[in-house]
Amino acid sequence: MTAQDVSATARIDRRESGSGVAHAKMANAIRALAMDAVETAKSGHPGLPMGAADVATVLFTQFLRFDPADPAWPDRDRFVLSAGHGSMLIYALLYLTGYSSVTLDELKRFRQLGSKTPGHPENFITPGVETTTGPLGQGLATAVGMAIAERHMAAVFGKEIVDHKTYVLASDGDLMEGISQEAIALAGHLKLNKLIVLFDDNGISIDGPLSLSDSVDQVKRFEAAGWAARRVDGHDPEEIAEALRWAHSSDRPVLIACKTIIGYGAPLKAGKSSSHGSPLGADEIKGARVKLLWEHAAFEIPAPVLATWRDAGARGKPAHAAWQTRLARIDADKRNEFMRRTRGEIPAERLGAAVRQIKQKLADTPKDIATRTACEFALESLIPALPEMIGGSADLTGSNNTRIKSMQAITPSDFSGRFIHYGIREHGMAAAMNGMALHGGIVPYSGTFLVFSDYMRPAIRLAALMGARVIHVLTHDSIGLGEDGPTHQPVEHLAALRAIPNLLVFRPCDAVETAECWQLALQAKDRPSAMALTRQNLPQLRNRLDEENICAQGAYELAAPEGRADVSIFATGSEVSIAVDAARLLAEKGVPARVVSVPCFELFFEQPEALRRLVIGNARVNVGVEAAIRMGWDAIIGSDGIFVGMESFGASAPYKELYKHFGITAEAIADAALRKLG
Ligand SMILES: Cc1ncc(C[n+]2csc(CCOP(=O)(O)OP(=O)(O)O)c2C)c(N)n1
Repeated sequence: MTAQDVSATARIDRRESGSGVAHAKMANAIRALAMDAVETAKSGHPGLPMGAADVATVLFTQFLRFDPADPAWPDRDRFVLSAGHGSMLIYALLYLTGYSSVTLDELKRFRQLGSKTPGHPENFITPGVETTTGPLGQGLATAVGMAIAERHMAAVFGKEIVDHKTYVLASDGDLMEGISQEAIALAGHLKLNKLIVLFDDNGISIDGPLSLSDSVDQVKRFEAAGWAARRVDGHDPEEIAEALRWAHSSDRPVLIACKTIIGYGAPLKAGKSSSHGSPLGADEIKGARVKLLWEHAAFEIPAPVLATWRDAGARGKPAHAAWQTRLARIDADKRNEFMRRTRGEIPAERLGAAVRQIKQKLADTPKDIATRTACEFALESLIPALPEMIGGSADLTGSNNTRIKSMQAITPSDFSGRFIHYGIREHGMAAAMNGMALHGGIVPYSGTFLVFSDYMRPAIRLAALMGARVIHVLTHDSIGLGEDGPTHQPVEHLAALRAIPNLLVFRPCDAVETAECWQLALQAKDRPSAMALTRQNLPQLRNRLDEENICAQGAYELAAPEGRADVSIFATGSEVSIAVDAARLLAEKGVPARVVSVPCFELFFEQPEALRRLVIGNARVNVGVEAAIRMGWDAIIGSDGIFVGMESFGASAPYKELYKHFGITAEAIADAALRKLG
């Protein structure tokens, strides 16, 4: 520590909290727990928790409104540790403030299998953790969605029951990631003034000082995006508190750049990247204990310090109780609706009735339309039935068909709308949607082209990991988009999305399947969905009203010959009607063929084996048809099955020519099957 740091320590030491424990002791409790847990685990990141301990102490003891007894209290302030590698910061805070999920034993089991203290914070493991973080930038962008959700829910249900803030602790890495630009631009545009980002401005990353790779003035950058921003000494509790008070009166989102020293207190490693991501070592920890005037054994928090922390944890109780009283006083229907939405419960009857209405209309008047248009048709019934659905598009609204006429847009001055113009920010959109879903009360759905799912992939992956119900409407789903050419034609994207565990990938073949897939996506409370939809028109293949949701089994026989089939043709989306034509051609040549539509691989693979066997059947030849790569298809057609699809990038031309050019035609399917039959 420099002389300056020592004097800072002395300065902090003098400040006493209400219970008589100096701020420095409170912050040092975090530092000590972080050092000790990382040392015990023999891995982890002590630098950030030690550097940001003062900022976190001020926030958690004076500002953050929370109740450890009810981590799911809907009107709690949200705290997102965007720099997830500093997980010991949040685990120490959860323990110190009295969350039952994180005990001292759990801190001793940091990073061990089955502990509540995994390497990076996981919202599905540790109550009190709002979102999984680790991939830098995601937490910040997710928090933007939480802040949008707060404003929307407040606009719908009133400030008396929805009125909280969203705080983020972000590191240099968070702010260097590209997604942060999308996130801060969106937040600045929407004037999300209850979003407060505390930037751990320590100037250090893994490779060394930030000067190796970055020279952005973050305060100016945030200001340019419409934020209020200022710098503080991140080790001065009064400056931090003063900045937070200032933030509370802002009409714009707020950045507080807190100048900190990474690994604060470590005698040799403070201020250096060597404290970032590995145990400090016994000698360094010993030295830090001396420097920090913290002469307690490992994991030992002196009773007065712990008691003061627990008091800080209890601060929110009266606010929580007052909120409950206010909730009890509002109109019963409004309260029930608020609680229903907060629990994420979509009434099966309401959803079922809306989907039935769509299917009835389609049975009465079949529609040969693109599945993107069918999506809009479905939304016409779903949007009025389910007020929790909030749509959006990354500047492709007219192409994605995600906005029905009655939907108002969310604007900086009116958050009651149900459509978000995300701008050309696919990654920020997907992360914000995760935040809205995690916040509760909202089921967000997006719109962009399937090919740009690559731009959203890290956030989609996190949604799947966290089990967040977000629905991505991904149109222009193959070479069928035509003239825009190979940059816009997805080829590997279906396979790439299907590779993500816990993600449902739907590719409906007509308007009826589109409605059924929407129902399944909305019912999937604990997983995200991707819906691949066409630009081009498709014939409606199911013209009779099925009461049941046939797509629920993932794959089903759509057309069958009388008696045994020699050929089974499996297809998805726009290729199902081509498969039906191929079966007809085969029939004309005396070869009985059946067609199986496969709107969702994942749901099909979850079916009981007997059903899967029945659907796959035992024809002599299996053919898979999808205007995409073969990867993943062998699980359905077998490694000896024929696959008709894409083996290269697409090309620019009218789509019918492209299907011929790439050999995805009824004739090609029939010929291939006949050749194989011999
Ligand atoms: C998207 C992404 N890329 C890379 C990493 C690996 N990583 C973890 S922390 C870090 C940078 C550390 O610098 P900073 O964000 O300033 O954190 P500090 O050193 O202050 O703890 C990197 C590159 C990551 N977690 N996420």
